[in-house]
Amino acid sequence: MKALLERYRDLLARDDESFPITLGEGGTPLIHARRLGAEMGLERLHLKFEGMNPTGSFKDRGMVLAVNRAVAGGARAIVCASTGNTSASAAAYAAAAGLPCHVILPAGKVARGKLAQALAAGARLIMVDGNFDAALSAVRRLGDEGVAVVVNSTNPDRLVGQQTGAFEIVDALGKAPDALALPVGNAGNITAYWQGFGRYADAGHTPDAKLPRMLGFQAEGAAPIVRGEPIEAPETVATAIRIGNPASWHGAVAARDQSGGLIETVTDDEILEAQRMVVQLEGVFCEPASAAGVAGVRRLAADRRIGPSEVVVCVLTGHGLKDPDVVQAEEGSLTPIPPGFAAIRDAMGL
Ligand code: AN7
Repeated sequence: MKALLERYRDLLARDDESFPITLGEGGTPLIHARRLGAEMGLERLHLKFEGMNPTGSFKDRGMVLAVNRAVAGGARAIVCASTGNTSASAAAYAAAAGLPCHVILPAGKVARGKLAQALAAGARLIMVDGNFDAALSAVRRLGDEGVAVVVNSTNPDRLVGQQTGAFEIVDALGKAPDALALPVGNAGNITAYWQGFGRYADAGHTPDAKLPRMLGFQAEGAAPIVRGEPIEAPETVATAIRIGNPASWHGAVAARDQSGGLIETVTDDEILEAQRMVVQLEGVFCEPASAAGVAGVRRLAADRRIGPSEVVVCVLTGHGLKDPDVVQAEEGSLTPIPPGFAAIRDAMGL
């Protein structure tokens, strides 16, 4: 398959711009969730599994464009603040580009797999005793002072690249879904998807030019947009979206209001239950933050705020392998037994 940026070049590229750096991002599966849908009373529920990207999250769609342009512009280094996935993606694309990469992370709040990815790819890690919002504000200043190119979603190339998620969904369904659900952290993705659906329709690529309702979900302890004010000390098990003052706040509100959608909260328990349901009913292992959108759709379907035959897509933003620590073993299931046939046969309980 053609590389993502080449595939949608007419909507993304400037003139004869070339994109030498690619890791095979995009082209992720749109999975018809039959069993999960049946459980929720939705016949046409789909999962866009962004965990299948090269570094295991949707961030690669925008990072590939941001890093290609950073290289073309003569950058000497890139930098980002991150709850984990942006840093994993930046580290990988910087490695492929031969650029130094600095990542500023909230100490103790980044999932183990993500930290390993950034370390393995040779990024310089700077751990701060503070949250993502503090790290991002320092990073913005580093960008303003020309120290390094910022590859957070404050970089417009990131959001342009992320629009490709919307393009692929329309291509796969032959139209836009009735509703698109996703987690909201720094609010770049909901902004990019909404812009992407709009641009694809404007360009004549969406047969009936219909646009979806945008359904965003924040974790209850990190829900600045829902509360209408920044949260000083955001907390949630879904560390990816542990963000109190989103950079794309206005974009998210515009997506919500222009689409006739909503942004609501889900609890940590609802998030973890949705994560379990997705993997145990569909075999798709996403990280906790990704399940926030599913948890939200589950509630809306139960409340009949989504109809049973509506086409609904939940964007599963990141892979479950990034955050293995949230998966709890059942009592006793990891306790060894003798290796003989009889004991094993007995333990199966069949
Ligand atoms: C799995 O990596 O902000 O609302 O620094 O990793 O576009 O921020 C990650 C965010 C959802 C929220 N799901 O998306 C970072 C970072 C996953 C994520 C979000 C993130 P935005």
